[in-house]
Amino acid sequence: MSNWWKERVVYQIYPRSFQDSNGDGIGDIPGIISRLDEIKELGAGIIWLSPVYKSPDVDNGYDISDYRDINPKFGTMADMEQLFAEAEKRDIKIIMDLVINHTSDEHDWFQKSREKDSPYRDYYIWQPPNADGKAPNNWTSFFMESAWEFDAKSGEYYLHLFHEKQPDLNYRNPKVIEEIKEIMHFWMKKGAAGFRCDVINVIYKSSFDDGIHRMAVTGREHFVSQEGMHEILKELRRDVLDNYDCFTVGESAMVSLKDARLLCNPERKELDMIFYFDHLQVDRLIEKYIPKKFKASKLLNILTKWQQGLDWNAVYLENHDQPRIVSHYGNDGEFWERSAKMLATLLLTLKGTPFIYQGQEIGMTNFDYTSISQMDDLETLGVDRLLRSFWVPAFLRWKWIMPCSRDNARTPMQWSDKLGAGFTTGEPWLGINKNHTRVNVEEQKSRATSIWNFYKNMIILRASNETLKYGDFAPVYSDKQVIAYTRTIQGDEQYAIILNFSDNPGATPFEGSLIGKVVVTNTGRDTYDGTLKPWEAVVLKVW
Ligand code: ISL
Ligand code: CA
Repeated sequence: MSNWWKERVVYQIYPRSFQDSNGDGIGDIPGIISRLDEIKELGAGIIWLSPVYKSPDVDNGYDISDYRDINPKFGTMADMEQLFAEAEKRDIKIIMDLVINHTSDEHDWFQKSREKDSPYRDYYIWQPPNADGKAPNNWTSFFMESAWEFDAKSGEYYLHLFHEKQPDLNYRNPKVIEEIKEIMHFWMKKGAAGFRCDVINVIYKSSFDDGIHRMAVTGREHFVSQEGMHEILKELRRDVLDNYDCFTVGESAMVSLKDARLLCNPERKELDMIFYFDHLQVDRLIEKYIPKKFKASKLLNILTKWQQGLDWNAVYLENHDQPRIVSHYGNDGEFWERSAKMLATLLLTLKGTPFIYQGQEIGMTNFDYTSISQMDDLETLGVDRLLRSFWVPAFLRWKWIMPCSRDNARTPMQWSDKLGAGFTTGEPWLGINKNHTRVNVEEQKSRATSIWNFYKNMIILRASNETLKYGDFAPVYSDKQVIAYTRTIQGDEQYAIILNFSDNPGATPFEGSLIGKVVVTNTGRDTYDGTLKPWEAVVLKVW
């Protein structure tokens, strides 16, 4: 089977913030259909659709109450079928978000599971209280609370690595695995081209012993990347995925390169690629909420580790859980446009399948909210609660949380400068950034030098360039603000990519692989002499 998923660029849609079609302020499936032509025009060939399933929406759809039904806020199954059909007409494939570590507590399985003698009891992870009547162990969730919730109905605790309304499924129960296989077949038959597998490397819990005490996610050594997970992924691959022409990308929290190599080794037949977080945490202490100084050389070290460590990467700089990259590693003020293009150059010249998150192609920035009361994200609210318990003062909590909150990426898509940003004619579910009057698709499509057109051109360049797609990656130079790397097909072609992550001019040695003919810049220069303007990106054809 072909490797179409290595050739194409993926566009991630976060449905509730993409396009509203009926004025209720919530993006929906008919809205997505109405924008397929724009996605095509940009040059993306695959859509990753964040969850559209039936859900109480405690974690914005990552809490599923029926895997075979559509959230009425987003439309109907008929709308979904139409989306598959309309996408196919345009040769766009769709991958679904497979959220199977947990379900919603409102899922029928969980409701039945609360009866002690139900055949569904073992679908979830139930444990009696410990000797003091407290939670079975000291594990804490990704949302910063105990990972156990007491259920009065059956007198036991259940495990939830995320919100208490997201109980973890029990992957030691073969019946659960069979159910998941059926769900996967269901969506593959509807027309899916594969899956993005949510937090896939924590599905198997190998013991329930206390974990080493940590600020967050205590207990992780008992459930991150355990052997049991590999076995399950092989089974899903063999019994479901191998029957279709499709691919999977697994989101992997706290994953090591060693485990990642096991997960994506084509011969082991588990996943095709994974999302890791390392490269987005260069300027973060302890996971992500405490800032530290950005160093370009550190970024290049991390990129090198993963680019050379895996045969094929999932390359991304944004998603619905991350701040906007132009606000994070770029400059969203004076050098907004130039730095957004520099980051586009990075994304589209690394080795792997590139993922663009909605709005990234126009350089959307972090939100402009002024207080925590405007926020929706569970993780943000959890971190705020945790910091408050350590008596961190309000101004400092806001200062730390603001640049990292997951809501930064979740503000509605900015299609136009109109009221509602062309996203909705009603009251949007989450505040629209006021800069939509300046930063929007309509304006950028009409201007040849815009960020949108830069993305479009870079996608065209990558599509027709074997070296940029498949060439080996090698680091060439870095300092605190500049990185340079090459992509090479031996005996054929070499490109050098030189990027400046600073408001200050930069420089590289002017020798070896750093001399060549300019093929891309974000400043309009036509020769390279070893000096860089602020936030400049240069792609050279070396030979
Ligand atoms: O957001 C994170 C890092 O900033 C993670 O801690 C994140 O919660 C983790 O990567 C898991 O994310 C996925 O599963 C969650 C859901 O809330 C996220 O939106 C989803 O991408 C639970 O399903
Ligand atoms: Ca709507």
